[in-house]
Amino acid sequence: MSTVQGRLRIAVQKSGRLAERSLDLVRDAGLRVVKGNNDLLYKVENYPIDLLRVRDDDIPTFVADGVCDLGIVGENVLEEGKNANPSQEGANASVVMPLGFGKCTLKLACPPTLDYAGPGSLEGARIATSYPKILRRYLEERGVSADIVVMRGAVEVAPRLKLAAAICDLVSTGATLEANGLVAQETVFESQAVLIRSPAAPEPGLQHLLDSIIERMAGVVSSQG
Ligand code: PRT
Ligand code: ZN
Repeated sequence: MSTVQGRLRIAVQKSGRLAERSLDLVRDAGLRVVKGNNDLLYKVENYPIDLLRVRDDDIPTFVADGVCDLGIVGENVLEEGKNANPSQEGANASVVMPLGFGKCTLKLACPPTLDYAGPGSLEGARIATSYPKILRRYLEERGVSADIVVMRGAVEVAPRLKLAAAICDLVSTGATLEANGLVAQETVFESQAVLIRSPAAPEPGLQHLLDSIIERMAGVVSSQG
């Protein structure tokens, strides 16, 4: 008889827009989550599973490297981080399923004073974004060459500060764009939270549990339609 020694690990955002819904999904899938001794790790008391609570940006790498077996992260973060480490080429985390929450769109936006008639209007312009890889690919596919300025936050203030002529940022309600006098243009990328899994095998004896957790999460997601 094989004895289970290791534990599965699920990476979730510690705090932020996906944190609460990620925990809800885990709980709805039947996992009883209890706080551990430290803030980084929550334990599941009815299965050998831990939740690793981290910055969302770290989740794809943890899952790709097999530090975590599963993760819940925005597709935008997954896409932007693909093959961040060239030595890991081919070892990306893979998407198991979309989760139906955290929906947003990465959009180009500019002040109304910019005579915008499509991505071609941005030829030679400066565009501020936190998603340079996704934006560069989008522009390249359309034969547009622009100067991409990377900002980690407050992207929406860039045009006002004359740091950039346009921005490419996540939008959900559109209130931030409006408050900053920006007009939404093309959608560059559609995103929502996704469940991702590691290319690495789980610790011995845990494959069945991993499969059943995925199955239950799928059940929860489909019941939420
Ligand atoms: O601390 P950590 O690094 O973990 O969190 P974070 O600050 O990087 O991310 P967080 O918590 O803000 O967002 C986590 C994920 O939620 C994102 O990666 C997206 O997948 C998803 N998401 C959904 C959003 C939004 N909606 C969203 N509206 N992420 C960010 N925004 C921001 C946007 O950047 C802009 O500043 O909200 C503003 C626009 O919102 P509206 O409603 O005014 O249009
Ligand atoms: Zn982040």
